[in-house]
Amino acid sequence: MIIDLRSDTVTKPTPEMREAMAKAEVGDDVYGEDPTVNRLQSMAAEIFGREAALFVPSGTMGNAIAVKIHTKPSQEVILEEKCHIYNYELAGMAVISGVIPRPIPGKRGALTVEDIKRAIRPKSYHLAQTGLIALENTHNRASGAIYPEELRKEVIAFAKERGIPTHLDGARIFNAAVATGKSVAELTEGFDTVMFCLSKGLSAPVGSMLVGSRKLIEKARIVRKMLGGGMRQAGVLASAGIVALTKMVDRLKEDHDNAKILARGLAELPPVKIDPDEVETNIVIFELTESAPDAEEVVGKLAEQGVLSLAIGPKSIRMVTHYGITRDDIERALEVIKEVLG
Ligand code: TLP
Repeated sequence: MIIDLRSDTVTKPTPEMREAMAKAEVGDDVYGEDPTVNRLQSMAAEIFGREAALFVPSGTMGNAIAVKIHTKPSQEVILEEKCHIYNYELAGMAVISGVIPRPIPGKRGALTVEDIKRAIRPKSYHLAQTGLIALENTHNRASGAIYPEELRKEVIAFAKERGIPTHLDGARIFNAAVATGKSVAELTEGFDTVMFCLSKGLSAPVGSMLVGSRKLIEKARIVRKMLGGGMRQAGVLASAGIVALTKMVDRLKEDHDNAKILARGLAELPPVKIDPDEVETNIVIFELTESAPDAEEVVGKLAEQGVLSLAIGPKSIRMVTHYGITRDDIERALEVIKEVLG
């Protein structure tokens, strides 16, 4: 049996999703005529307390569209240096929007107003001007860290005062909501746009959403078409998204509990460096000590025994809990890790 801890993107649709997909009412969504897509979009807008929402094929496309609708060519985007948009989206902002990233080191993935203030260039004929501030919650490379609410409020207030648009890569915002007991509307309040994924912890097979004002989402719809993301009878996919939003949110707690157990077990192993208190949601990242083998080698040996993980640095490994992982899987994975690390 394979225990796949590489990502929560590996989740498969639930039986209820399969049933909903088979029965989904569909139409041509490029004409805005797919009733199931329209229902999912209204639902997402309502949950996030926004005017409108757009169903997009992936989180990467949702972020790319957001950058495009907020910026003008030759501007720059302030973001945290380990964020997904900067590291894992193939320089999409440069290609699609003609803007450059302005990566700033953060603390556990979070930027303060001071960090951002320092990065804003003075008005000048020579200097790229800030077109957007883009944050990430939860933060993937910061072990699923939740963006501190106080900082979010301060950053949003500052951005509004300066007239700079804000976007949230909220791929895993529902994990933050479940972990904090706050609603996604509250945690994302003030961002001009928010992208969130249906296809990660929420287990839908495909799709993400971009939410915002009606005006911004109308613009986003045009950019989505330009990028080739205008889908036709997409209700088949959106129906799984509706199940994701209505049935799969509360169970994320199970993933967080499993991640905590995994982190605590790892912390007991001498070749591992990890602070289990820093694991707030479903992502566990740990470092191997200098004398331990490299991450690639460890990941290879774990895979031979059916435990899949990701090497994300020379000594760094990521494991993610999700719908396909049980408490027993975690116990088994810990046994295998113990064996491999001697
Ligand atoms: N993240 C994937 C990989 O691309 C690294 C993963 O396995 O975690 N924002 C964040 C914070 C993400 O973690 C991801 C996917 C995305 C955006 C992009 O979503 P997709 O894969 O739907 O394009």
